[in-house]
Amino acid sequence: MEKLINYLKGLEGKKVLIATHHNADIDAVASSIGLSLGLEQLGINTSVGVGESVSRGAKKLASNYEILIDPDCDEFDYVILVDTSVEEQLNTLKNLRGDAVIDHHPEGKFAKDVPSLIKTESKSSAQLVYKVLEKLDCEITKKMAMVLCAGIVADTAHLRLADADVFKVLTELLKTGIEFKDVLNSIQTPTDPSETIAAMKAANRMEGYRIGDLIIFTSKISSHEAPAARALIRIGADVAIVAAVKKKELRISSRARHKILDYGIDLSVIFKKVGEIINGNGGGHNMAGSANGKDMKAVDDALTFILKEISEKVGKDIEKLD
Ligand SMILES: [Mn+2]
Repeated sequence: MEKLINYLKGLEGKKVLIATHHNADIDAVASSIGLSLGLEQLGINTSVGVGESVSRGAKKLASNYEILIDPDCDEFDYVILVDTSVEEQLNTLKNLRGDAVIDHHPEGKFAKDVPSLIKTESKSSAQLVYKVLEKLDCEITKKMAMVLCAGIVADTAHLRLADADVFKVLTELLKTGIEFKDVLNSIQTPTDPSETIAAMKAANRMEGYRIGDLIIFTSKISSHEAPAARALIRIGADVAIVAAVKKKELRISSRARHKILDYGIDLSVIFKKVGEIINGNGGGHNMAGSANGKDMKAVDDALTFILKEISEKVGKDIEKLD
């Protein structure tokens, strides 16, 4: 930290690029903008750059600021990397280099032997940027507080993963007079109407099952199966399985609540087998399995198989709900 602070103090009058990873998420964008606003107070000429693109979720937050896409590092005196220090996440930048790093991910190639603040225990990079700006005696403006709060909220899954330090930093940022509801609003992404329509169709055609204390919803639509499965979880399913039956392909997506882990249910394992049933591939995560295949006629076999697997793990029969 000390080394980084002294380094940043020496950048007055210099042209500095603050760069972050490709498909930059809210924390990456927020940390970069927050740092940029703070360093400008020290008379440093900063630009913010990302590799490839700003993610869909971060577009709204980024819209009020100038963000360079794939800038050329050679056009800057110094390059500070934020929220990453890994080459693969930055390699679309021209003449890529890193002269300093602020990050909450494990140290990558560019973090070696440069001034840095790397704390993997920090829930967001935005918190680390706040601490750096505080040490630099920057005035935390409302603008800075808004973006840094947004980064923290996003990287903690809307505070579900928050720890004491998150609340401590948030409290300091909110003391600038910003409203928390405005922070939430700044990172709310507009829903894609086609996803909403898919969710409506999935709900409309849904079938319900009860296996022990688990409620399972299944449905068949023609596209957007993953957001539709998430929507069925939001209306109360413990497990949601949505199949998209297309002309030449069958895609099945599932989501589940934590509860299934108590029964040793792992959707990635089940969906690996589903992939075989529908003549394709499957996998995913324990609470989000998916499979794609060529055998559209096997859709009901696949759904039945999934219900049976869950039934076996829970040790209860499948009860159809009407
Ligand atoms: Mn992050």
